[in-house]
Amino acid sequence: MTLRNDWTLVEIRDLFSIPFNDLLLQAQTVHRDNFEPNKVQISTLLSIKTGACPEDCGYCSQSARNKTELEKEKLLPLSEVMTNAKQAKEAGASRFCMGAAWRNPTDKNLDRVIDMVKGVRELGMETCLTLGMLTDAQTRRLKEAGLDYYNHNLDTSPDFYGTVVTTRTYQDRLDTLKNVRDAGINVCSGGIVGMGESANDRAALLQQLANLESHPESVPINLLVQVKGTPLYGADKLDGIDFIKTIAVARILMPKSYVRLSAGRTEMSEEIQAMCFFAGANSIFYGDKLLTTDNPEANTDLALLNKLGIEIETANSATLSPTNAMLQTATA
Ligand code: SAM
Ligand code: DTB
Ligand code: SF4
Repeated sequence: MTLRNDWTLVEIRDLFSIPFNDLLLQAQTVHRDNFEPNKVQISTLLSIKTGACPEDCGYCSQSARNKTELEKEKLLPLSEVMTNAKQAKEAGASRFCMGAAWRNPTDKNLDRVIDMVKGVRELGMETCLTLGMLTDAQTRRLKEAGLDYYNHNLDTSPDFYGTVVTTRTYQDRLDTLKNVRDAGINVCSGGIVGMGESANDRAALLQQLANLESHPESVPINLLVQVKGTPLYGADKLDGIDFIKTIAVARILMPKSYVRLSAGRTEMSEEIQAMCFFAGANSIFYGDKLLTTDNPEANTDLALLNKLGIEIETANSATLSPTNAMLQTATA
């Protein structure tokens, strides 16, 4: 299968328009051609620096401009990060993602984060960071430290972007992604749907991701978690079928990427999540918290994966059955 990065918006809109059953069959076929169909990768998130962010992202609980009920926290000490990473490993997560509410890290803060990356790697887990914008020199330092993935989302379409964020440009985001890619770090990049964007905007976001020089290794599709006090609180909810279709189209456009069913799962029924897995999602965030908002309880997720006969992919590409993961969590 050849990977394309020349998708036109019309082609992508056409995929969204085909009958649902045909779209899902196509997505599931692409999925089976490239991945084991009954396996998901799981990552656990930790907010290592919380709130007081200078950026004005309209969806975010952590922007200093949004009046949310959030407890701010300075950069966590290494010991606290390690305690959390060990717990995540015992619960069955193969990747540990650390997020900071920064526009960009200072070099001094990066020194401390690098110690965290090294510590988590020593546990045998994959590492992922999301710290905001990065310079070329910073990505090279992170690569040397052994960082596996960097998450930086495009968030939405270029047209809709300016109504959600004004303090950094779409080009700033593309520049950071290029620095991450050039340093040889795996790219994790996706977006948020359910922010009041149009169907055209969802197609245009996927077009941007699919037409990057190389597809991101991981593509998180977040459903907006509506946080009280943010400008996007009260936005029109996205129809569940449109959400599933977004996952299916992402799978078709980026056949070899992990498509992550990301934020917003607490609002989704088991049936919608099951349809997302059928549409080609093969990764989730695992553990009862995302960065600052709720995620389903680990045991609720394990029970769902068990019902669906889906196994968990571990760091060395072995598998863990949800029942064994449940036993591990119970004894941890
Ligand atoms: N400050 C860094 C940045 O923005 O690049 C890293 C952390 S930021 C919280 C990571 C990503 O989480 C954002 O780019 C956004 O796509 C997603 N996100 C934040 N708040 C969200 C929400 N309420 N619902 C869904 N996704 C959200
Ligand atoms: C991503 O695309 N989703 C995650 C991760 N990358 C860092 C973050 C979701 C954040 C949801 C809102 C919160 O918990 O603050
Ligand atoms: Fe800051 Fe990231 Fe939230 Fe934007 S998404 S306000 S940059 S923490």
